[in-house]
Amino acid sequence: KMKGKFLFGFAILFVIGFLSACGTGGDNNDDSQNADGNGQKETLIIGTDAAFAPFEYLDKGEIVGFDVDFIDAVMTEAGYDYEIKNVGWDPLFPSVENGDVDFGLSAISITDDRMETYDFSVPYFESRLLIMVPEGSNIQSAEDLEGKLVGVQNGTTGQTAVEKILGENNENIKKYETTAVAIMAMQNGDVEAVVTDNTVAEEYVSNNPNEKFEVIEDPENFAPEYYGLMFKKGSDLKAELDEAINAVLDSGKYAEIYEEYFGYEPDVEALKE
Ligand code: LYS
Repeated sequence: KMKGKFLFGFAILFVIGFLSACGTGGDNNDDSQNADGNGQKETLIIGTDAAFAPFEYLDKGEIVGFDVDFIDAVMTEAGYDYEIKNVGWDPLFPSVENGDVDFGLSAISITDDRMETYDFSVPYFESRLLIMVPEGSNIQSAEDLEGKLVGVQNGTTGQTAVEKILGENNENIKKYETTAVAIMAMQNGDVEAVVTDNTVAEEYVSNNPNEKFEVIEDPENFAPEYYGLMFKKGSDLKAELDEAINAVLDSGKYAEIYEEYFGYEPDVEALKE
């Protein structure tokens, strides 16, 4: 009787082993590079601020957007499973630093200042700040922000740019936890302008024509910025994901996602300069 049980147990183990071997059998590309002995891929935790459409935002409770589709392609390329956590913008920075998340993905501009504390991937998106105002506003350039109430998302390049024009401790600079809330403040008349990333402002204005906002470009004051994945300094993931990003840029997959969101082809070469 004992022997029967033993054999039965042995047979079960054998079947399990066989099934799990089959599970990875079809996976003959190098996706298995980040798999453990059972063919189980490692899961990376990605932090974001999902209030920045079209890059990352909530749709029926789900985090969606350009960044999400882009990172899905990158993770597939690198052979990782992943989970995106909506940690919020300000908390994202310490979360990356203390390892609560493996990296940040949040339309994060690569800046000298941030590079003192973090490592960034190769750039994956070009952006520029612009000024969002109610239609007919007398604000027509960055200099015109002088003396106006200006909304920014706290801790963004928008804040830094406005501080450069208005002075660092200017009380007229109103800082909000998300860009979405800054835009709401302009709807309520609490601020007269919002400075944020062009793609976000343009998308908002064209999706909400009845709010009667317009965008003011000022390339003299706002230089191009590049988004990157943000890692803890010294993270091994950087080299690995740079390689995956470059593959996604080169394979045409990036252009496909980009066109889906923006309706025209990206300048992939410009990202590589
Ligand atoms: N790209 C800007 C920055 O890095 C804005 C990002 C805001 C994301 N919620 O500061």
